[in-house]
Amino acid sequence: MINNRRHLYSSTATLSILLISCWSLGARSLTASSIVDIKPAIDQELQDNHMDGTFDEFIIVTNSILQTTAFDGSHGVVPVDRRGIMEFNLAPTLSAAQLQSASFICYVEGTSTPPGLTQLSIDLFGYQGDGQITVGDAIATNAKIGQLTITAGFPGFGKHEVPLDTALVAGLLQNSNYFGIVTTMAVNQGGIVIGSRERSLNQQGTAGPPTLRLVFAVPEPASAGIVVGLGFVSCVAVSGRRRRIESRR
Ligand SMILES: [Ca+2]
Ligand SMILES: [Ca+2]
Repeated sequence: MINNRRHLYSSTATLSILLISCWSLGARSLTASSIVDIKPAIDQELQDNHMDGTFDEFIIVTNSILQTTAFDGSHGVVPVDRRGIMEFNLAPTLSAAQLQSASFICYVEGTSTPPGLTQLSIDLFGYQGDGQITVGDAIATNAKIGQLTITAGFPGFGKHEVPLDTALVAGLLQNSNYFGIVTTMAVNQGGIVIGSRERSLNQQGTAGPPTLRLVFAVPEPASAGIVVGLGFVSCVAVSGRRRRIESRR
């Protein structure tokens, strides 16, 4: 009888360790992430000639750049506001509620820098797209989701990843088939050129198409849940047997 109790106590200790181990496994599974990278389904530059608030020119659809700039004419150039527009096709299985973070990856391949500036920035605004680019997309600037800031000139060239506002992005993902981004430049603060969807990724990491990166929480794998459940049930069963043994002592 004593030998039996020793055996049962030993079993209980072993299973308790198993239980802790299994819960740890479960905790790791709950925090696992899945990265979804999406290239634009369509993109284009839109230009407001004379900067009168009306975007009246679609720049060539098939060019390989998106330029963002704005000059009011005070520097001896014709007033112009040019913006980059991108719409990313969202898979129907993406769950906005499980979005952990979002970022915008792009490749800077050109800048325009007014005298005295050492940094250049463009603002990124998000909107719910429709798979088509219209003039209304250029003024979809209610939700600022991020900002690309680079060193002016050649040192700022190459790959950049801009963190996006997760809550705003999650809200825009809901009930939408396309996620839109429009880039804007403050007036007389220079210009930034990034590669568009037609730009191929090069091996030097200095050129490529824009990418919307979405990171989602992955549901706990079914197998981990079963293991946790079995561990818990086993411990309860052994504890019950231990209580029955002790009551007969
Ligand atoms: Ca205009
Ligand atoms: Ca659109």
